[in-house]
Amino acid sequence: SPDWTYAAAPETTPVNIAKRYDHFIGGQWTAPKEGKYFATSNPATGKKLAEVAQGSQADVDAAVQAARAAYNGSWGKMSARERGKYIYRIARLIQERAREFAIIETMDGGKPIRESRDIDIPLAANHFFYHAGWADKLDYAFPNQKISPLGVAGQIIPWNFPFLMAAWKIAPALATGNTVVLKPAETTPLTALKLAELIADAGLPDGVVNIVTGAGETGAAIVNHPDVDKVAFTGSTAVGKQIQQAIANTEKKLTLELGGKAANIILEDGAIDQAVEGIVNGIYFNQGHVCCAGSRLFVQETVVDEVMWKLKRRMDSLIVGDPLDKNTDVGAINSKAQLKTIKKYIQAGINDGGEIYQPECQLPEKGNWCPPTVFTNVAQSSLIAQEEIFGPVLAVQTFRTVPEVIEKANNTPYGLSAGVWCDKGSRLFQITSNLQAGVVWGNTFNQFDPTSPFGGFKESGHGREGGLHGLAAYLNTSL
Ligand code: TXE
Repeated sequence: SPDWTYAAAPETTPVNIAKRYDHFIGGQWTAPKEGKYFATSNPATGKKLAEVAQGSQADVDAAVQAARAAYNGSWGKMSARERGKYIYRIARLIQERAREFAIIETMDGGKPIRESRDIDIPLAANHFFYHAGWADKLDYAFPNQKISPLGVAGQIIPWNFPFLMAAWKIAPALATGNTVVLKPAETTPLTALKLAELIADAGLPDGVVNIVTGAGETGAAIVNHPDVDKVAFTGSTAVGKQIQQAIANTEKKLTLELGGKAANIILEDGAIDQAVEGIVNGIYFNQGHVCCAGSRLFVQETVVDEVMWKLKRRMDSLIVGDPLDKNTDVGAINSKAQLKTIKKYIQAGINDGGEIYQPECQLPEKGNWCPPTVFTNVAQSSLIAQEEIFGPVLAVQTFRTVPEVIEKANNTPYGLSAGVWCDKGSRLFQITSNLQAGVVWGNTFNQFDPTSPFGGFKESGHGREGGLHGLAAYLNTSL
């Protein structure tokens, strides 16, 4: 829920986006050594927003060197209490500039302003507040452990929650005394670059946080850099596996937060109206560009007609369109490439015999759009029941018994999240404890909190972000 409210619609706030952004290295805006830039554009309009530096090996070298110098220098020598003060300062500055960040996040990524304003930016601020509090408590809380940081953390993040993922990566690294080289995704670099501005305003010593922009090659240069001690990656399972192989023969520590294909399970005694809200939030939040999206819906046979009727009526009421309009529920698809992927899956769903429903919506002419989509009659073997789509596409299956749904829900290589809707507590716990998923929500969905460790089983990755487990991922000890 939002931590504060706005007196006026945020879309009226003027924002400052420069025409061109360099890398942020050693506290300085640094032109790319090879002089190359690429464009980032607004997926709702196709309009170019800015040019951003394309990171080469030489740029990554400079960033890692700056991070190492800060680690060996003032940051490494600073007391944990001092460190905590800087992290608080970042959190406060995010709150002060929340509107601007929300608008830029929405313009660069396509998500509805309602979400970036009420969810992404406040959660990012909370993440810094939470970790600021830990900085000087770790030694006290774990007096018998040697609490020491890892060194330089290389962090690579995706485009679905650009600012929040930057916060998830940077805050625990700083709280534990590491320094950072972070690369945002190529379609959504702007809020990470604005965060660099804010970090400079917060007065952090030069080189503690370095932001290098670019695509996969820039990410690979960070992963392979010999002076990086830890790699933290959120993205596709395919790239996660490549990274795992790339560092297999090194001493680097690794956390991977990868894809998902979450089951959202509704039992006949579940509160159907609430569950329908949870289904909608589970799959249409952020256009379904969510690793923990509830993309597989399992409904007990006895209530499937009621659930589907209510779900379709609720889908009819969703407003798809201009992400900067504060009434919009479903915004733009992040990139042309992602839209193509989603369309490919929708076609596969039809080919596999699924029954498709899409409410009629007036989609804008320009930009990347996909209406909320649901498939019924989905076979377990269908691609749309098996693979992560990362779009607003829900695959519905039915079940009769609890053992059957547990078996079906677990029948996926992924294991990130799941949801269960059920009135009876004992049954709820019986099901949740049998689901192979790192996060399971009971009678709710897509709830996030910095105190809760988040991460997956199986091909959804390993390591946790948030809570104590998230801190341990940046320390030379397990807490
Ligand atoms: O991901 P990539 P893409 C899933 C989702 C989506 C699919 C493809 O299913 O449809 O992945 O998305 C950087 N070494 N998720 O292609 O390529 C890249 O620049 C190091 C789920 O955008 O994994 C970006 O910063 N880094 C996911 C980041 O990795 C590399 C979120 C993610 O991009 C690299 C995103 C390399 N070799 C996509 N190649 C989730 N778990 O939330 C790319 N990158």
